[in-house]
Order: sequence, then structure tokens, then C-alpha cells
Amino acid sequence: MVSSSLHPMKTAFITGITGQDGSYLAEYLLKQGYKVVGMMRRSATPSTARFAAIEDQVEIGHGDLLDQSSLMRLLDQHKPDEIYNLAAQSFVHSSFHEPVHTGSVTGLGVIRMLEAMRLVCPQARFYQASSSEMFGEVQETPQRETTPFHPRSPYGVAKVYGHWATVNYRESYDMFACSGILFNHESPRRGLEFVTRKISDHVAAIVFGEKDKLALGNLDARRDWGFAGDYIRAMHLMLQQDTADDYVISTGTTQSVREFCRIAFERVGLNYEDFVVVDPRFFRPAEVELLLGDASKAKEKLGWEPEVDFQGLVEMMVDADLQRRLDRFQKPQRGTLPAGVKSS
Ligand code: NAP
Ligand code: G4F
Repeated sequence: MVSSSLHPMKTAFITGITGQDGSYLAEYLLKQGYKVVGMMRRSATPSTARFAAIEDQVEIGHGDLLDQSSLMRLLDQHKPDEIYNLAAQSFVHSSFHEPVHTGSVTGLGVIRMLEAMRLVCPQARFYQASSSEMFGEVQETPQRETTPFHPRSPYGVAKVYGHWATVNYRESYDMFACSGILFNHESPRRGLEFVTRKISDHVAAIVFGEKDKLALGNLDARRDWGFAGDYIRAMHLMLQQDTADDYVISTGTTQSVREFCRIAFERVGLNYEDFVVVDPRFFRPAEVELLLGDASKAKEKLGWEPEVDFQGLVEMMVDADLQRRLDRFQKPQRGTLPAGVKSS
């Protein structure tokens, strides 16, 4: 493992290393000279695909947010300087079908992690992956750190619990515990069930003749979408400050699902209206119609700025899904490939 002078071999412990954010954060911290320990739960088919490129540089510890003893054992073994709690049942739609499981992992899991840290390594610094879903039925626009919460799903409710647990441990035990209230952030590594990746993957599947239609739910929902690679820098910055605090991380722009479709299909010279159909199966019992964040505090205090804009994000995701197919020697059947997407 290579150490750099930036951070003389600090140890970072990441839960959720197999997920989108965990993989980007692990790469970033390795570049900063950290020793990275990632927590994975036991699985019959371990999902290391997202961090395959750095797998040999990351130490894996097996544990589960549902199992208090595994968290205490891993913290005791690795004595981390920084803990990034990114693990969660993170899909809002599923949280309506698995509300109790979501509460146990995404809500109670946070206090299990905080309690493990309090008992084993209370001097460590803690980052909690809070979410703009906590604003739900928004009480003001744009949403900032002081905006009251009104969650609209079991996932949102669980995240509110995790957020307040983090604040509570900071206030009760003087622990360095930060909550990052992150708005939606996406990338080519986003899970296929989330709407952005579902769209980019379907655009590529349509170009390569695998699919003819894209069935979606609420096309008018609006989100403040940014790039995951930008947002993980903010997580790290929060833990480098003199005092622990909570920060909204967002782009300050909002677009609809429809607009995402329009740009994604335009990227390959197609019209989304010829392919997108509305399917009630993808509607939710309660919807979050609009999210728009105000990240002024993070910009001022952390010096954080996003680098990828909405159009750049959509094009990056579509290009990556096209490229994946070209790399498997598939042949396009319709539309036009963007200039940068080529057979290798
Ligand atoms: P993701 O891709 O869904 O990754 C979730 C991670 O949690 C996976 O590594 C998963 O492991 C792990 N996990 C699930 N249940 C677990 C358990 N019981 N014990 C241990 N690990 C478990 O999520 P993401 O997009 O990277 O998001 C990271 C965090 O930020 C999540 O907490 C999410 O709720 C929050 N967040 C995300 C966004 C966003 O837009 N991406 C915005 C705000 C907040 P497996 O691979 O084993 O399933
Ligand atoms: O991509 P989504 O599933 O993300 P959602 O619900 O906003 O949650 C994501 O962002 C949160 C931050 O605000 C995170 F905390 C959370 O972990 C997750 O990463 O849905 C976005 C919007 C919703 O309004 C949904 O109703 O897209 C709408 N939508 C329309 N059709 C669809 C679909 N969503 C999905 N997943 N699939 C559809 O077919």
C-alpha cells in the first residue's frame, strides 16, 4: 500500500464499499494516501464489481449493519481515524415493500455504528450519509440545513432517525459526528433500479436492439441531480474541519425525469417520446415531487464546488452504457453513437 505525505496513513473505514458512493470514496481516499478498510456483508455472490480496479488496495472486513458485534469487532481490529457510514437499504421504492428491514438497516443501523464507535474508538470522526429524501414534502424551496423534515417514505423516515442519531451523539458525547444531507447523485456506477441509470441503460439497450420501450413512472418528478464523484469529495472535506457540523450538498438546479429522458435520447439522435411509456407499477404510494438544494454553507465553509453539470452527467451515463455494449462486441441497430464512444 502506498503512503503519501498528504495524510500519513490515516485509516478510513467505509460501510457500503460495494455501492456507488463507497467505490468512488475508496478510490479518492486511496489517492489521498489513506489506508482504506471496506465493510462488506456476506453474500453467496460477492459484489465487488464497482471497486474491482482497486480491490487489491482495499482491506475488506466482513460485517453487517444489522449485527452490532460485527461492527464492534471491525472497529476494534482496525481502529479507524475516519468512519464513513454509507451502507443502507437505499432504494426508496423498495422501502415501501420492506419497511421494517429498511428501518433496521437505514435507521437503527446508524445508531449501531455510532454506539460501536462510542465504545471502541470515540476519537474517530464519523460521517453519516443523510439524504434530501428527509425533506420529502418540502416545507421551503430551496432546501437548506434548517429546512424542517417531512419524509414521504419508510426510507425517508429511517434517514431522519439516522440524521438525528448523529446529531444526538455529537451533542451527548462530544463525538465528531457529521451528517451530509446529500441530494441525488448519479454516475455510470449507479444501480440499474434508480431512474437515471434505468434511463441511460435503456437508451443503450434500444440503440443496440435489445429493447424497444422504456417503462417509467412519474415523469414530472423533479430532482437536484449531481455527479457522485463530486459529492464524495464533500464527505471527506466535512471530516477535515475543526468542528463537526451538518451540510447540504447539491447542485442548486432541478430537472424533471422527462428532461433527463429528453437529453439522454437526444444523445443518440432519438426522440424520447417514441420510446417512453408510463407504467403505474413505477408510481409510489407517496411521491417526493420536487427537490432543490441550497449548498451555500458547504461552498462557504468547505470550499466545495461541483464540477459536472446536468447535461454532462446525462451524457456521461449514456456514453458509459453504450461503451459497455461496444466492449462486449455488440453492434448498434439504431440511432447514432456520440463521437467519443468507439469500438476498442
Ligand atoms: P448503494 O449503491 O445502494 O449502496 C448501498 C450499500 O449499502 C451497498 O454497499 C450495500 O451492500 C450496503 N448495505 C446494504 N445493506 C447493508 C447491511 N445490512 N449491512 C451492511 N451493508 C449494507 O447506495 P449509494 O448510492 O452508494 O448511497 C450511499 C449512501 O448514501 C446510502 O446510505 C444512501 O442511502 C445515501 N444517499 C445516497 C444518495 C444518492 O443519490 N446516491 C443521496 C443521499 C443519500 P450490498 O452490495 O451487499 O447490497
Ligand atoms: O432514482 P430514484 O429511484 O431516486 P430517489 O427516490 O430520488 O432516491 C434516491 O435519491 C435520494 C436522495 O434524494 C437518496 F437518498 C436515495 O437513496 C436514492 O439514491 O427516483 C427519482 C424519481 C422519483 O420521483 C421516482 O418516482 O424518479 C421517479 N421515477 C419515475 N419513474 C422513477 C421511475 N424512479 C425509479 N426508480 N424508476 C422508475 O421507473
